[in-house]
Amino acid sequence: AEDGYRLWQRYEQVQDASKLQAYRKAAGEIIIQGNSPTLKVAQQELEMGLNGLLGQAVPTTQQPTQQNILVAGTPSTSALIKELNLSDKLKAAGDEGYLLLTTTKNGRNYTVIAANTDIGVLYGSFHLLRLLQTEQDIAKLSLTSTPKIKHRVLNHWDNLDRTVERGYSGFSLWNWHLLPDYIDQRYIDYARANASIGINGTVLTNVNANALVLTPDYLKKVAALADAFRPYGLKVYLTARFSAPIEIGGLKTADPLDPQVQAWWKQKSDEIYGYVPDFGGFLVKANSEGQPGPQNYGRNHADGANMLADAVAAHGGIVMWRAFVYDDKEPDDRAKQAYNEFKPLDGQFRDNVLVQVKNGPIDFQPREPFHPMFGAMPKTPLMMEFQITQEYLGQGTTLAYLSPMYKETLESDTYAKGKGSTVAKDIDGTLYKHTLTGIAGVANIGTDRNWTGHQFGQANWYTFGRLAWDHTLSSEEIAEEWLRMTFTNNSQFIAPVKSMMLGSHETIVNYMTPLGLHHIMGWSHHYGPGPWIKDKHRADWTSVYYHRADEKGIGFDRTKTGSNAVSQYFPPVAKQFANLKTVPEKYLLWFHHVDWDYKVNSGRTLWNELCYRYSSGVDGVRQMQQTWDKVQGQVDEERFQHVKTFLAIQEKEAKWWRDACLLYFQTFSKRPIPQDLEKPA
Ligand code: GCW
Repeated sequence: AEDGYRLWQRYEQVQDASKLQAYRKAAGEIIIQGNSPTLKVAQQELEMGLNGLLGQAVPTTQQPTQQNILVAGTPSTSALIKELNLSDKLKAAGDEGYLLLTTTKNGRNYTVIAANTDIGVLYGSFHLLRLLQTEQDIAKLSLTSTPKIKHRVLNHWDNLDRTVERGYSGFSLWNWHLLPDYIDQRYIDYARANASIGINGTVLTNVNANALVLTPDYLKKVAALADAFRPYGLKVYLTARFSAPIEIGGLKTADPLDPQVQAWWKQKSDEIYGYVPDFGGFLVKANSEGQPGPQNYGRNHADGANMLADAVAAHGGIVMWRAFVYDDKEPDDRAKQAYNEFKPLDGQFRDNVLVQVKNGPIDFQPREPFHPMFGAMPKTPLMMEFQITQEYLGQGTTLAYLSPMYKETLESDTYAKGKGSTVAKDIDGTLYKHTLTGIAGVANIGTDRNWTGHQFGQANWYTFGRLAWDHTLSSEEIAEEWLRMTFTNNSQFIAPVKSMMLGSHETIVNYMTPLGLHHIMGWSHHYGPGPWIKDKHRADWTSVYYHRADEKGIGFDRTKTGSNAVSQYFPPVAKQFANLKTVPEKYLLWFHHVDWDYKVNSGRTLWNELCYRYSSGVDGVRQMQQTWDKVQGQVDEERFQHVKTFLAIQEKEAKWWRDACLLYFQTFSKRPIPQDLEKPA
């Protein structure tokens, strides 16, 4: 049965007859000279892929015997690649990139996957397979591909008891109980999937960290995973609980300036590298949401990050120090805290530290303006943190294609060095000439057969990897690739489903948090609407803190008359956001408290516009249902029904959101819902 396990790596036989013929001809045999573990898996993947796609076995040989040859390798282990004299072109491929080209030599035709490194060969192999999977022409290949960002990392919020914080697709993949002895095939398939999209790192454990993972019993298990992933170029990282020296080291303090603490982390790091020689380093959440950190000892984030950075530096490790910090000490606006704490530390971090910043200043909302730290710390490499798992986006049952959301942030202009200083340029190092660069995605992967719960959740894992490799790719081309590989190359399927995907995020924003509303989800679990939440726990954990609806209007005033968070942006952006007339409407209520009768772009009053947005969100889901119903028969029935059922759930949720929010906000606006709209149930 087609359950989605194979992700975008299905390798079904090519349907287009002339393409099939051309591919069969081009790949008469496979030649891979050299035998590292990475080249081995490249060979296996090419064999498996071609056998499936071509519907016939393709022999692997060591020397040319046929007319048309697929050759993959590096000049250092493959004499054949060396003879092709590609060294000039290979210069541009760097450490992880590759060339795909077609050429002839001694009367034979070659389709070439060439790279400087074995991992480049593997990435190139996946690219070639993708060309076949998506039925592209491969007769005249001539391309070079290199990643724009160095560390392309998944963050698993996986606990040692295998629950996954904010995970909606089963339990953690890491079976700590059976490790290190039993290597589940799933680990290999996970690594294959990641390598196929260029992801080269994985943080195995939750940022709300458990120090136990740093003890020898667990480190053995971590080493077994690292061994399984290594051929695929996937490095393992761990989260470091800041108080680990106390909890598992028997020390009285975790003060980063205490020599004993420093020595403990140094020794601990040496120990980890004994188990995992290519260990990537640490990811740290400190002094945020109750996690321990350097501030417990009167020190700052740089003190904490640098101590850990020094501990791993000799081994080539890095520290990814998160900037997601807030506490109840900054009551006037949570959105301002990270910038305020980190900006003064610019220039104080070690060379092997990246500061990992969420895309927006609050918390993975359906839509946020970009985080004001981007562009604002020239001396510190900032790493992007996106959320792939849909914590605030309907969780497991919602079809939300997130590429447009990621792109919106990446393409935002910070104006840090004038026009064109996009967030992407800060992240990829070109804005401030950093060579240490990174991007992280909080994984949506679990033990569900289809990995991500929703079949379309796979698209977000896929798009994260593709954008991490090349953020200039468009949402549309990524969706198209993914659909072709995951479902079918049939254009009658691709066209409508692609446009459904491309509109899906905006649809959700409309029925959850239109016009810049944010954080009005149910308390703590963040599922479903909860704009009325006010009396529990801290002020900044309530919805009323964020939407501030009253009889006059709605929205969070972040201009001078309010929290002035807007001043954290560079002047052209600050000016634009601060002005009610120029603020992009999608951020209106993020930055302004606006009167119910204020006229928005459509000419409607704010209240009426809210009603229309919520309604159009519901309509959008219904359109998605119609689109999907029409493609029945063009894909396997199993996945068709799965998606159909989830869309029906999503329609219920959309109505729930619309009705709950409008009826609640109406208690302030005291205005009617426009006649022509469907009435709340
Ligand atoms: O999005 C919020 C989540 C927490 C999470 C935290 C964080 C891992 O609600 O579950 O904790 O952010 O990013 O640290």
